[in-house]
Amino acid sequence: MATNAAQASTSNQKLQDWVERWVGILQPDAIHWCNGTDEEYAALCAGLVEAGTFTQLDPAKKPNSFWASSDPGDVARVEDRTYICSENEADAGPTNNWRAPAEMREELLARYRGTMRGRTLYVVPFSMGPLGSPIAHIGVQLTDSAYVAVSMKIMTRMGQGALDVLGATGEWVPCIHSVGAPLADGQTDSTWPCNSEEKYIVHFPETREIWSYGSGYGGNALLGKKCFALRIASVMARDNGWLAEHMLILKVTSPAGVAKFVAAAFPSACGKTNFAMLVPTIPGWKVETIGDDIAWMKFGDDGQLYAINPEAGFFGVAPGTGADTNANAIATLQSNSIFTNTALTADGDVWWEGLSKTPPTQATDWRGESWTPDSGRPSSHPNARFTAPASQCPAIAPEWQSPAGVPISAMLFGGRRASVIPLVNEAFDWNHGVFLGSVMASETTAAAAGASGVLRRDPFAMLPFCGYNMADYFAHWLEIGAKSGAKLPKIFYVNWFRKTDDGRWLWPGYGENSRVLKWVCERVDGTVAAVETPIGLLPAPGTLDVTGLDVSASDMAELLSVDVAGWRAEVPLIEQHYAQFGSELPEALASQLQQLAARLA
Ligand code: O2Y
Ligand code: MN
Repeated sequence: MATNAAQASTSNQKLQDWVERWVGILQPDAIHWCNGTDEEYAALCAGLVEAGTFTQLDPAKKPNSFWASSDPGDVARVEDRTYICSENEADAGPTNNWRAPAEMREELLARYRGTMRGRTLYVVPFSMGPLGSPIAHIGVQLTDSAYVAVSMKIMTRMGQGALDVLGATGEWVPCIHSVGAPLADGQTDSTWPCNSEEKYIVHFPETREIWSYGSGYGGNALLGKKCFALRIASVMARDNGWLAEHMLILKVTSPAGVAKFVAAAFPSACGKTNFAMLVPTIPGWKVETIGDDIAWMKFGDDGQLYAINPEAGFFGVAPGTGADTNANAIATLQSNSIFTNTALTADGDVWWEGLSKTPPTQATDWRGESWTPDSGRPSSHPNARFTAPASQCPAIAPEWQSPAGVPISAMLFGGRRASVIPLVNEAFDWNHGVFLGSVMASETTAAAAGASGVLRRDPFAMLPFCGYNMADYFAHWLEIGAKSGAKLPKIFYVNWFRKTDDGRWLWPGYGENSRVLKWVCERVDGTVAAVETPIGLLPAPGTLDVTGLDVSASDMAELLSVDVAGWRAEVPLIEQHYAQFGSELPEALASQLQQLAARLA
């Protein structure tokens, strides 16, 4: 068996045995234990350039950066091929695909046998969270994709450091990944190997294992992200009294220098990355980024929830990201980044719709075809991504790598709603906040598959990411609130997307959302008043800072009023949403809905 010179090493016999057992099944031609060094990264990227997977960008424009275009059939997460294989179907719940674990293991083992022939098996040890942090956890991914190995170097703390934390006896989450494309002797490889027939993204929650097959793209293949940090971690969190959430984390500092940490959950297409890197418009206020996608929160001895961003990089959507919408993201991706399914310009740079007003006169599109602005099709796939180190973000907070995490003072839930939902609404208490999270909904945009403007419930923005029965997940949130001595964050529901009947935006969004963050911080401090309404606590007149804001008084009044008729119409829709959980739905949530209906009557 071929090996390479610079390899990571471990004294963990259980890990060595596990790798050996899988080598027997996967039958790679070579094994490479990733040490996570820059030299290793450079060598793997050079190999990817040689294989045609990567094109190196002009170092004068984007130093140490690469462009890749995927197989057109491997461009996004595949939710219909994502499974939660718990022993009992009821434990996966009505919102997940379920298969019996023994059956799934047999089916996948048949595909895994010999699947790495002709390829190198990369052993990728990684820490989700700062190395050694009590909130972090270790994973080890076996993969036959060098693209995945280098992406994991950006997205996690990958390499020898993770093995050192694991030590001789530590536990890890085992992650198996294959692109499902063995190579026969002399067979020419594809530039984006994957299996066009079959893909499986499989989670075994009881044994905390992840088995992925057939895809080399994003959340399907970088198993630390959605598979571990959300689906498996949500199960670990349920069992051990913490929270693994699809939330960004912000540090908000007032002009007086008082900092607060805020976590926020939004479904896709709600500007989550933009909000995570927001540039505030209110004088004196500072907003910094801790994380843009995932938060792990554990209780400290003082009863507060402390959060880490378990990731080390951003895997952000490129189209629509520009200096006007997210200057911090644009600054972050100037070097040491990977661009997948964007366009490649003739002068060795990348481009996508929304990056700049003037498109390049000629480029290679995400399918590898020649493209001009007159081609009549976008240059980039709507799910084209940049993979960039979080450390390069100009707005990154100094605490972003703090092993102790940051104390969370407030949590925001939100969605894209043209009507009914006000700009900001504070929950009466924790259980009311859990109710608001459980009924979160967003209107689909033209960018998503299917009809536009359709209301989709996405509780806690966790619908595709909860590793167990969502009703039990609601119960877990309620239990967190009942923990003795807990000093819980305040919960708020926000909506940046209100429109008038004739389709005009009522709220400018982007940096102006800092006004809502200011109100949230002041509510946490108890320095501004709120008005009690049937749906929650709304800003008392004059408490939301609108100084210098170009929004009329009547628009502000509409943004901050209660649409009683709209909310009454919402009640049966929530009933319908809750019905799917049957008797598993926590009584406290059914009661919250009844109380809402009564307050609206
Ligand atoms: O399509 C993919 O594989 C990526 S999905 C993704 C990536 C970064 C952050 N969030 C998401 C998401 O789907 O929530
Ligand atoms: Mn996400």
